[in-house]
Amino acid sequence: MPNILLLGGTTEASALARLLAKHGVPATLSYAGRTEAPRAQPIPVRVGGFGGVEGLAAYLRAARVTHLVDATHPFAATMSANALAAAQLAGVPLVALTRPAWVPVSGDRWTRVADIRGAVAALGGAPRRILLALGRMHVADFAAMPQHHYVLRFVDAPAVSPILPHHTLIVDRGPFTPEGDRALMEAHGIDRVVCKNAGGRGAEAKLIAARALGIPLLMIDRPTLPPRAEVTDPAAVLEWLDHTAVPTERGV
Ligand code: 3Y8
Ligand code: NAP
Repeated sequence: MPNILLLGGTTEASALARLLAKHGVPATLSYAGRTEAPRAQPIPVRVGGFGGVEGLAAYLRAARVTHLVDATHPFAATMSANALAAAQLAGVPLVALTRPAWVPVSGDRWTRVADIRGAVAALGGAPRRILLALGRMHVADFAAMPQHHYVLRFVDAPAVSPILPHHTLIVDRGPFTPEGDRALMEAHGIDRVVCKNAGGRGAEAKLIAARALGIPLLMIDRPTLPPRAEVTDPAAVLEWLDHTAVPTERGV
């Protein structure tokens, strides 16, 4: 009998959870616990870190997980690297459910940067009004460029006010809509957007809105991940499960 551990936190992970529930496949979705009220799921949920590679390998063994699906965000590089290592340690097959990186289309005014530091460096010069659509974890890096007015969007209200001297804080969770993001950019007079190359549709709205308004966008490239089996469609995970035998009990 299969027993899936699904590392979640993305639109695709939630879509797969619905599919697994529909097919009655025993599965648990795992959140890190970064948000106050993560989306309810149709399968059992666990919340919190595992305690690194060893902790996850121990969890896989103790919970008799037969298949590990890494459906975390492309920027959750530590989790993805740990998942691969723990799966190998525990002898559990792993597949990643990810989404293709966005590529610029006509009308886009992208400047690509390698990482958050590159984005900060690219924001030198005259004061601008910047939509910093990166969530909460990287805001402090932009204190190096205090001349700008930043419009921030967090999932939850922060305990302390962000340290950027000029900022507007919006508390909202996605998925977002192009209409909503366009209205936001117009209302705040945005003249730059900064975002991660998350891919997928749940965060794409700001790209579409920036394109429509002709606003330049700083696109942060994804961290490189170790090679692993990858699919980009939740249904492909079901096929993978069918073709990946449940590891037999290792003889003792
Ligand atoms: C805790 C689970 C679902 C999944 C929804 C997707 C879409 C909406 C867009 C913007 C960009 C950002 C951020 C974003 C999006 C989806 C998806 C996605 C970007 C939740 C969720 C968790 C998180 C964690 C959170 C991070 C933050 C990043 C906000 C739930 C809502 C900016 C990434 O406050 C914090 O500490 C937030 C941290 C990691 C990145 C950061 O650096 O702040 N996601 N987001 C997951 C866990 O605990 O394991 O609460 O329901 C999930 C989603 N966020 O099922 O509907 O599929 O990507 N999430 C980015 O792309 O740049 C917002 O504002 O335009
Ligand atoms: P990360 O930096 O790669 O991981 C840091 C640590 O958080 C991991 O080592 C692990 O702790 C714990 N962790 C991460 N994801 C987990 C999960 N799904 N279940 C249990 N523990 C998890 O991760 P992150 O970038 O902070 O992402 C955290 C969560 O937010 C993930 O679910 C991710 O899919 C989601 N998310 C992230 C982004 C983003 O921009 N990074 C965007 C959207 C959604 P231990 O070492 O203790 O096991």
